[in-house]
Parts: sequence; C-alpha cells; structure tokens
Amino acid sequence: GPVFAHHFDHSAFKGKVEVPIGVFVNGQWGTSADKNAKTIDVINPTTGETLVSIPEGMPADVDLAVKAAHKAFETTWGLNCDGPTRGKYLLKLATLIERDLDILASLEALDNGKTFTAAKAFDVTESAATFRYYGGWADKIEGKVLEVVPTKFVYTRHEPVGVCGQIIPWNFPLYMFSWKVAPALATGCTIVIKPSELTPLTAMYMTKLIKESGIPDGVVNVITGYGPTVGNAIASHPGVDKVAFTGSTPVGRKVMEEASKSNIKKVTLELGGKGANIIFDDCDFEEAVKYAAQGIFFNHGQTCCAGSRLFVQKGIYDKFIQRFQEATSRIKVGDPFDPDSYQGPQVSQVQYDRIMHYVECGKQEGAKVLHGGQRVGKAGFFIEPTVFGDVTSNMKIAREEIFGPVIVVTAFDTEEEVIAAANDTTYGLASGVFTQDLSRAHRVSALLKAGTVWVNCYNELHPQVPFGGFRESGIGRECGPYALENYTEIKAVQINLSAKCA
Ligand code: TXE
Repeated sequence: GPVFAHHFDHSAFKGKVEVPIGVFVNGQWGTSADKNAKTIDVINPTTGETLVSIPEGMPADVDLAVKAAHKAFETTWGLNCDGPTRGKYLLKLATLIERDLDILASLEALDNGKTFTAAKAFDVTESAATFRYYGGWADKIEGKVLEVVPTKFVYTRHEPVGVCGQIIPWNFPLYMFSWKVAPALATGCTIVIKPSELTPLTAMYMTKLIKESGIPDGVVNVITGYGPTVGNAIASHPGVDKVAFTGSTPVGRKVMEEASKSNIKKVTLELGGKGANIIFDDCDFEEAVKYAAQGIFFNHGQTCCAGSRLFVQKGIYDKFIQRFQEATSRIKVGDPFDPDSYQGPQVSQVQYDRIMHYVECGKQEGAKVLHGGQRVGKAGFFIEPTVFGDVTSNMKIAREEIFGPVIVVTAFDTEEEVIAAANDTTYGLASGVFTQDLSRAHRVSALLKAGTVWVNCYNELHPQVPFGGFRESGIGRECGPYALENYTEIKAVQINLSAKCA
C-alpha cells in the first residue's frame, strides 16, 4: 500500500478509508523531489477546517512524471499495448469505481462540498460510465484506406499523440478526471494530470484504483500542486505532446500561450460560460420552472454550462418569476451529508468572496434581489440561492461568469430579440430553449452560438455526447468519439505500387 496515506474516518465510509496523499509518479507515491516543496491544506468547505495536509508537487515532479510517461508510452502502453487490452483495463476501472461508489462520493462531498447524494447519483456514476464508454472505444480506433491513383495504396493511421498533460478544476473533481483520463487511455496515450489544489482527494483515490486495475506504472501520473507551478510546468514542458485544460478563461489563455512558446503542443480548452436559458410563452410551464432552477442551482452554480442568464417571454413573465421564486425558496441549503440537502457550501473562501462580490455589484448596478443574496450559517461557505430581476445586458452580473448560485432574469418580447440577447456574450458553451413548438425549437437551436443547446431539459451530460465551447468558451470537444480526435495524430501512409520516379 501507499506509504503516504491518510485514513479518513467518516460515518459515510462505514469504517476507515485509506487515501494515498503523495505525488504519484511511475506507480509510486511520495513527497516532492524538490526539497523546497511544502504542504497543501485541503479544506472542508462545510466547516472551513483542514481535512488533511498533502505533500505539494513541484515542477521537478512534473519532469520526473513526463519521463515516466515517455518510458511507459514506448514500452508498456502506446503502440505496445493493443486496443482490446487497453479496453479491458478501462472496463476494470469502471467496475472498481462502481464498487467504491460510496467512498468516492463521500470524498467528493468532504472535499468539494457537493452533496453525497448528487456525488453518488451524478459524479461517481457518470465517471464509471465514462470509463466504460471509452473502454468500448479502445479496440475500435481505425484509419481509412484512400482511393487516390491506381498505382498507390494510401491509408491513414490514428496513432496516440504521446504524453498528455491534463489540468483539471475543482467543480467536478472526479468527473473531469474521467473526461480527461478515459479517452486518453483508450487511444494509447500516457498521462501527467494535475487535479485542482482545492480538491485532490478523489484523484488521489483513483491512483489506488489505477494500480488495482493493473494499468502499468507510469501510464497515469498524478501531481498535486498549484497552477502557477505544476500547471505551468505541464503547459510549458517540451516533453508533453498535448495539453488539455478545464478552468477559467484567463488561465486557458495562459496555457495556450505556454503551449505555443514551448513546443506547439496540441491544445484543447474547456473554459467558462454564461449560459442563456430561454423560456417561451408556449413552454410546458411547470417543467420549465423546475429545469430553470436545476439549470442554475445544480452543483451550487459551480457549473461551466450553468443556465445563469434566464430569459422569460413577456406573456408568462410575472407568473414564471413567482413560481421560480417559490421553487428557489424550497431548495434546502445545508450539510452535504444530510439527505435533504440540495445545495452544500461553495468550494472555498475565495469562491465565496467572489460570488458575494458579484451579489453586491448587482445591487449597486440597480438589479433587484428577488430572492436570497445572503450567507447561510456561520461556518463554511454557504450562500442562499439568489435571483436577480430587472437585469439589463450591460450589467456586470449579466456579462461575467459568477460561478455560484446566482441567476439573472430578463424579460423579452420576440424570438429575434432573445436570440440576439443570448448571443451577446464572449462565451459560447451552453444554452437552453423551452418551447412546445417544434419548428421554433429547431430554428432557435440553429441560431444560438453555443456548443450545447438543451431543448426542454438542462445540464444533462452523457459520455456519448460531445461537450465544448464556441468562442471564448474553448477549443475542441470532450466526450463521444470527438474526444478521441484530441488524443490521436493522423498519419498518412502513401505506398507506391508501381509508378517510376519522373
Ligand atoms: O480557476 P483556475 P479558479 C471559472 C469560474 C471561477 C473562476 C476562477 O468562473 O469562478 O474560473 O476559478 C490551474 N497554469 N472556472 O481560480 O485557476 C488550477 O490549479 C496552469 C470555470 O479556481 O482556472 C486548477 O487546477 N494551470 C471552470 C485549474 O487551473 C493553472 C472550472 C483551474 O483553476 C494556472 C473552474 C496556470 N498559470 C473555474 N493557474 C470550468 N470551465 O468548469 C491555475 N491553474
């Protein structure tokens, strides 16, 4: 077992659970190779207290991890491990995640503050589904034979890119780990991944399951650490062939810049959003109310695709707002382990402060607080679900990603007007349309500048369905066969059968 481990004791585990807590390089857990490394306090957002101090990873560890990942790529993985075998490992990992569903959900609730119920039903379950889905792809990666001229045989090979650097955020710690790791392993890539310094525990637990699955050492390396040190080292490393990042738009820009300055490593980015959720007069009213609330308050508003801008057509505006407020007031904010809680704390003091700053900003800009806007309790980082009315498009709260349980509501008249308003943003990740008119649903979906349009539903994700952003919400698509493209290089092989050199 790991030398560096912490034994968590929580009633939800039904006993103690051992979580490795060191940097994980070449199948070994340890402290940093850099003597100047310190420790990182992992905070429980429910109490504000330290859960555990973990060894800080440093750029030196990224260096060692990249070496290990290269070696694995050239020996035990990459072109040396066939698709069916890689698939078996991924399916095994999916089964292990399901076996440890309660443990992983508890760790997520302790570390991130999301409810145990949501973590179990969504994060952990969907992570297993993601590994299973890509396990199915591992032996179905194929090139093409191209008809060119009779004297030539031309084909393409879809080869793994090589060593992939992956930097993930804190809002869906395990789920984002799965979105990154599963397609990369399916194609034969090896990995150096950095979880968020705020939420490293499920990624650390996964190192144990990766070992248990039999995936060879060095194929997946996990370096816990801060963005400007470890994250930057991954983005700028000349030995990393591809970097995948999920996080804020400013850091995404930085990652792309480092990638370009170092070795033109391939870049995919999944960044912020300011999703428009559009409710037409002819919607299924009660369903639209529920989905609109879930669209923003799911995961405490810490969702890049959140429906944070709500547009409601004038004919139903007053009635809708009233029912939406009622739905909001029924949301129970509290301990993530209480089965009645829908909303736990925000992830950190920094995020709490950022959100409360936006709430103040909204008030000063003249928007009307229709609901919430206050802290909940004295300990931890809890915020009331908050609804702003009378919002105009120039307000900061209508333009910037708040990333908390705060929604801004605006009335609209015509389809044309609302499409223009919805697209009046630098982001383009996701949006929603509620209508029972089939033609309108298709018409509006085609005109929205976003990577996802949900019609009569919201915030629903599936491993089969591509996810990613137009505009400044990112580059590339995760999930579905589309994600395989991020992790493969296409090689054209041209074989001359009989032509003589001219
Ligand atoms: O994000 P960061 P933060 C948005 C959301 C939120 C805001 C700030 O609006 O309020 O970002 O959150 C690593 N080089 N999203 O500050 O810093 C960092 O360690 C390389 C949207 O927490 O972008 C972490 O692992 N990496 C989002 C990861 O980047 C660096 C999810 C994301 O953190 C780095 C999270 C650097 N210089 C926040 N600096 C989404 N799209 O879902 C930091 N990191």
